[in-house]
Amino acid sequence: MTSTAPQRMTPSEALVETLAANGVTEVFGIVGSAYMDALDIFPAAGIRFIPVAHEQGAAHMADGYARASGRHGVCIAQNGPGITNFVTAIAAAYWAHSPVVFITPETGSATMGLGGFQETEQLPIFSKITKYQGHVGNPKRMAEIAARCFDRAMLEMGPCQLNIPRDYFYGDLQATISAPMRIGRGPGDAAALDEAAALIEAAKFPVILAGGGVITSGAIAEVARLAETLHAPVCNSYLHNDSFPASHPLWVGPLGYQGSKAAMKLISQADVVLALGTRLGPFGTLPQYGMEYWPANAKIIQVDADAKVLGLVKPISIGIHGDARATATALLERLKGRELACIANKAGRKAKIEAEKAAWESELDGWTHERDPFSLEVAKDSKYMHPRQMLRELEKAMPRHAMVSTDIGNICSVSNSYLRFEQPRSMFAAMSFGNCGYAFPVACGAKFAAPDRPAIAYVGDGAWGISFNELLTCVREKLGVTVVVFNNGQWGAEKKNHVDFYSRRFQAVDLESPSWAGVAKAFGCEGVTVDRLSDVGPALQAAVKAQGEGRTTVLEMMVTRELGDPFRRDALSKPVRYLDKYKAYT
Ligand SMILES: Cc1ncc(C[n+]2csc(CCOP(=O)(O)OP(=O)(O)O)c2C)c(N)n1
Ligand SMILES: [Mg+2]
Repeated sequence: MTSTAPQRMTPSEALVETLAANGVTEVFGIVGSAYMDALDIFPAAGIRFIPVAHEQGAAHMADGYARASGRHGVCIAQNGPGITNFVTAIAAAYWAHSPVVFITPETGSATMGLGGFQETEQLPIFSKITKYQGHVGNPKRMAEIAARCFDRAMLEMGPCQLNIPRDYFYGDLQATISAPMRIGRGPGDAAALDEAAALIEAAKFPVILAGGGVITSGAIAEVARLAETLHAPVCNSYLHNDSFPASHPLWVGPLGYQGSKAAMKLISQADVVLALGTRLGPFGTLPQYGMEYWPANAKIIQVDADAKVLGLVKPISIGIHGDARATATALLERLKGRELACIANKAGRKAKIEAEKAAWESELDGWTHERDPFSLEVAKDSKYMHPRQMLRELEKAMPRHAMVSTDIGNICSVSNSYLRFEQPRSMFAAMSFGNCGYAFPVACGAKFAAPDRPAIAYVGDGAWGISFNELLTCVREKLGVTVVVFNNGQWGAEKKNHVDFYSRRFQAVDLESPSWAGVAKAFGCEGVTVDRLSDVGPALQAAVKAQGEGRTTVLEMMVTRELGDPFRRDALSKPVRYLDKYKAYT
């Protein structure tokens, strides 16, 4: 597409034409007077407005849509409260590196500052959770600033805000609609690539760490070729289990919380790590299972499209500012024909990889329940399923091309060991922002983007209370997704801290809920209570089938109250009390 010649139009027309020029076909939101003049012409531009139950849901859906499709996710809302409802979801999209454009009509320019209706300054609120904030300070600049938001969202992979005083939708202007600008990043500095190739050439135990950048740059085939050239194991970075196909013999699983012990044991032996498209975030490399696995003495080659994250969290030997795919290709070129040190011990490493993978699988098979005293106690007389066994059954029944979103909670975290994928854009975890209530609306957005793929959300019963309102959207839009609600009757992840640090002084962690299957039915969805392991797989398969008929199912998994390892052991310490009245609280 080329930019258009200047034409007479209104700012609303300039905005909608810019959306269309960027290939936008869906916009999520709740209707509002502030932007009705633009909304009115959405249908004529081929844009479907998808009404949701809560603006947080709209922004999460835009995030899920973007993560599933690789295109922009777009949302819009009423000035003031509609916009502040976006905040949590935009923060989550920021840490998920999701190219979301959120359009924020603001109170009218003629009255701003007078304390009128639905007035708040909308730029400061989002200043730390956006890659770019475009403010239309003059209606004649609508097309220019809207286009910049779309360009920057892709350039910097993150949310961009388009803030528009509501009176600036009206007017008369000459506008050019710009062609989308997509800037290639290339493989990075040639000297750095030379150095990296030399390190890899001499490596005896190279390990590849595939991050989110491998997914967004479409680099899986190149990573596979690199891995095969080196016979190197490939770890997924934390919560990016879809960055390398699980069926590949060199796949060893995810690092990080509740990740794969095989991955951790193998990377701990590395002398060179090629970290592709990952910021090496602080939570992705924390010790797990009592194991300090990050190879402190290895040479780390870190490749990322964002130069600012190179060497930020972990010391590195070489930083390459590049696109994961282009860099992988450039490294393959450089390694061609070289005598690689790691070929000499290829057979030994292959055997190690196979042994570690087999050991981890058999450990998982035998790890039917948690074995700490609290878990043993609460599970003893329970007639419900052990979470780990239930997760293993879900894994076995999971359709091959499924997209799975995961929430924040103890069981969702444990699920990390049981989520394996064959293709990218399949796993949408609540990333570093870690908000409960993420998974379900994100799965809805992913399903809107990829209607032919099964969309499944894993959600704890506490987090479900935050997010189930979007069942309304599923019914109204005939959207078929599957929600797996883990009903353990508690805010489990936080209760675990009471167990480990607060002598079981439980407070506000036990949940009383209605039948979530019953609630689903009241919404007009399918609702199924599952309390037997043998029913888990068939229930999932039936729910996935119902997706094809536009029906959403809530599978309420009745599980024991046992709890897996905590997330933040690093961030808590035993209570200290000096005042007499609190002395008992230690
Ligand atoms: C919006 C938000 N509120 C609170 C928290 C703190 N928090 C983290 S995990 C958790 C418990 C989750 O409980 P549930 O969804 O039932 O899952 P479970 O841990 O029981 O598996 C809470 C409250 C959070 N991460 N996000
Ligand atoms: Mg729970």
